[in-house]
Amino acid sequence: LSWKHARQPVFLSITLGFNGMTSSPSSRTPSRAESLRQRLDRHWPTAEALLRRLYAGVPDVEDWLVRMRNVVSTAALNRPAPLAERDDRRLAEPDWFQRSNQLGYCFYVDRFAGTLAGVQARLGYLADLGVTYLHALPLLAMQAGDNDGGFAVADYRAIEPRLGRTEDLTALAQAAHGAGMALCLDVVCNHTARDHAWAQAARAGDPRYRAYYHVLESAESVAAYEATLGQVFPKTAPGNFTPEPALARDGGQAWVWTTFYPYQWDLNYANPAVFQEMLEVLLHLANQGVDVFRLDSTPFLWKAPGTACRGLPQTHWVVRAWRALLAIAAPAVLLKGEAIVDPDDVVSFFGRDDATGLPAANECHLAYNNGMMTALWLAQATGDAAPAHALLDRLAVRPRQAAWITYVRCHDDIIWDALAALIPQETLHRVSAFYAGATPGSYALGAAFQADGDGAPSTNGMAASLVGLRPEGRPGEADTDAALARLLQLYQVTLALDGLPVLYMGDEIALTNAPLAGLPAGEGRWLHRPDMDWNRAAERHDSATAAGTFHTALRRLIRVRATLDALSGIEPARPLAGLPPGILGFERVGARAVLCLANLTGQAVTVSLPTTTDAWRDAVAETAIDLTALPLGPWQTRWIVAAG
Ligand code: OTU
Repeated sequence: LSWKHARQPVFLSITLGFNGMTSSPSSRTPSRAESLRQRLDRHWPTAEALLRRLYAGVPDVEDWLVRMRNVVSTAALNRPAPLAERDDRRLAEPDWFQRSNQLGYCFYVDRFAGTLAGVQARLGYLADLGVTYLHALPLLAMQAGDNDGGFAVADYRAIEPRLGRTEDLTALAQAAHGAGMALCLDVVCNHTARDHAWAQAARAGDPRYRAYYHVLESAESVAAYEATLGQVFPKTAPGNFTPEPALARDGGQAWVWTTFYPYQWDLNYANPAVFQEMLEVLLHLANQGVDVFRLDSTPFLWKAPGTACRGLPQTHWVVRAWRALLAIAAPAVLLKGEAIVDPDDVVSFFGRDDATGLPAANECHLAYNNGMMTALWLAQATGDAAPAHALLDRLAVRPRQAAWITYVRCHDDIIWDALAALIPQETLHRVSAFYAGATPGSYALGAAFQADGDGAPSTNGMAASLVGLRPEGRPGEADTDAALARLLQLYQVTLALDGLPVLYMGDEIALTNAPLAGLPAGEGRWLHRPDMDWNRAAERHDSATAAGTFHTALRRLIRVRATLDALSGIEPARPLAGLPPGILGFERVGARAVLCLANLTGQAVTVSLPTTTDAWRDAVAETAIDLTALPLGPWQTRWIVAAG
């Protein structure tokens, strides 16, 4: 078996498969086959070595490896011509996602625009803002009823019917590509819905599908695992296992591993069939035009007794094997790791060199800079920039070909405990209470969410509410202006960090919390998953409104950012030394360096930086600046460049 054997059926599907396909297969294919051969030569040995390491003991592993090679080769030859050409263009500029003209936008399809076709109709709105990267939260067929916002997938091969059909996804991908945008989708790879056909078959007693999951058969083995596991949703989904009598054998008992909700069954990646299934899901979606996969809950993929089952070496090998195989079949497709863990551990999701153990870009191209996001919120609450400065130093170890996803808010809670290794528990608790509006003098309008054990409860709420904006607030009111300044600061700092910034839906119009009425009980994250307010968006050019003031200022920042080469994300942001405690400062090096200085406090300050050049300019306000005596108003941020 080799790629050659895939030829006949592959040609057929290339000819029939894709609207934009114009060239005849016979004229194109020789060069595509040749470039496939080159990619196999280059990436198959990596994939094979990782798969052998993962699945050495599995019977018939040799046959299975041949099948894997065939699976990716077939997908490569089936890749629609416009996507293969897109791969070639992307590979010619491999740092495209690190450029300062890139901006992401993250949304739930239904909340933003009802359906996939609705999203397509809003591409103009997004393009006007400067968006170049769409992250649509889960949109594959989901379990009916509770489904964790679609993170309980019932069928990876179908679109959720409420949102559209497969044709709508390919149409959206094509329209996005035409508008200069990339499309990112979640692949919920750690678990399936209890209603997924695999889980149904397992419950019906099919041993093949039972082996897709982790089934435990005694209370002792459950307790032994629990002893070293953490909990993600300790209040709404305590424990990591769910009794499932249908899985019991011979009159015994059975529990299924459910790290998240009881209806989210963790997949068993020690079973190569599971690895293969998810690989085929990735290949299938890649050939629909998806450019980036957000690998949901990446740290949890592999389990081993006596560990926390987060970020085990095998987890990294699984992701690295997917990357190598995608590099064969869909070479410009990117992987985005979702690991909300200690900042030092997040870096490991970019990859490591096996020989040296040093960071290397062989795993996820993108990973969430959760640490910096959390540290910025913490800094505004405490007026202390030190943790953010410390993080900038730690995070500078990022491999240069990989990039952070930088962000102010996302669809999840802000998890203070992710900073537990850096920040005292007492501070984390205080900040958590501050954002719940529960400390004296707090302006925040958020809510506390569940905590694991003695940890600090995490925080829910839209960014605009967390900075204290009331839904009816108008510019000119002192508290509204202060709230908008804080929100703009969070975005201005984030847009200057190294990485691909992703805006969360509604933040561009300073959208506040969802109405409390109708929120699902117990799941406070819906507080920050409101419907897009298109009436408010219609005010986005009206400076008499909070939405208009904020949108105008943010849009300007996005445009200025695109012109500043140093804000492209190759080199990390470096903290500036010698600043007062309430001032965050960092430098982005480049032919023309950019300094970012942010006053995290409500008091005006004058800072003085030693400088050899005397001509400096505020790149946004376009005014001259004296760096030796620079006034910064409350929550003011400046991007500073050398003049001339
Ligand atoms: C992710 O988040 C998603 O972003 C959530 O929306 C889902 O509910 C969840 O997975 C289950 O699919 O704990 O609080 O280290 O922190 O996977 C959010 C990664 C989460 C986890 C992360 C998870």
